[in-house]
Amino acid sequence: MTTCFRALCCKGPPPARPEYDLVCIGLTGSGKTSLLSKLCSESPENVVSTTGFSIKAVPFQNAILNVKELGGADNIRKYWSRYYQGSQGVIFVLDSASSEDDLETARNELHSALQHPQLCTLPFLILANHQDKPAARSVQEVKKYFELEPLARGKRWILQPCSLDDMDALKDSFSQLINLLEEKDHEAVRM
Ligand SMILES: Nc1nc2c(ncn2[C@@H]2O[C@H](COP(=O)(O)OP(=O)(O)O)[C@@H](O)[C@H]2O)c(=O)[nH]1
Ligand SMILES: [Mg+2]
Repeated sequence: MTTCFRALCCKGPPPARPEYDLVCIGLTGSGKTSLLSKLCSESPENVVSTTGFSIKAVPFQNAILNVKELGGADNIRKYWSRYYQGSQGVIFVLDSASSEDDLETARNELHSALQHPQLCTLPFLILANHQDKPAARSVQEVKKYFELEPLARGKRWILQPCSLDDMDALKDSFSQLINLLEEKDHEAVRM
């Protein structure tokens, strides 16, 4: 009886989940806010265009990700790097069905981010979004177009095709990202 009572009432709070600070970048319209809102179970109807930046605490079973989304408009992208400090990982969202011009801009932005001193050693999650559209490039096409193999060699990165209505793929890629973040944590403790 006492054991039962203890089990029910004296368990104490569940262990705290680790928190990680991430930066989320990508051109306007790539789907950053929509994807993050869905992960937070917020209604996608309330999504408005991000001017400046917004921060969301995205809960997962084994971690909480504090994601800072930076607005992706032409006149804002040049300030992205001012907001990189303190990031432990990067989420880059791209519209796989966008025009050639936008795809090239996205590629240049991804290359700059991957090479930036404050980001270049961090785990990257690249989301090839809008896969539900007929014009979407496949993940192989995105990998080739963005020259990911040579660019990201030696780095920790995940390339995930996804769309707003494929939350399983999205959640799976975030689990992989959390694994990479945890690995990095353990390395830091060992050093
Ligand atoms: N068809 C489709 N539309 C999407 C997808 N992701 C986002 N959108 C739409 O694209 C528009 C821009 O999304 P938003 O989240 O504001 O992009 P952000 O500027 O990167 O934050 C919205 O109308 C979304 O509903 C997707 O995977 N497929
Ligand atoms: Mg946004």
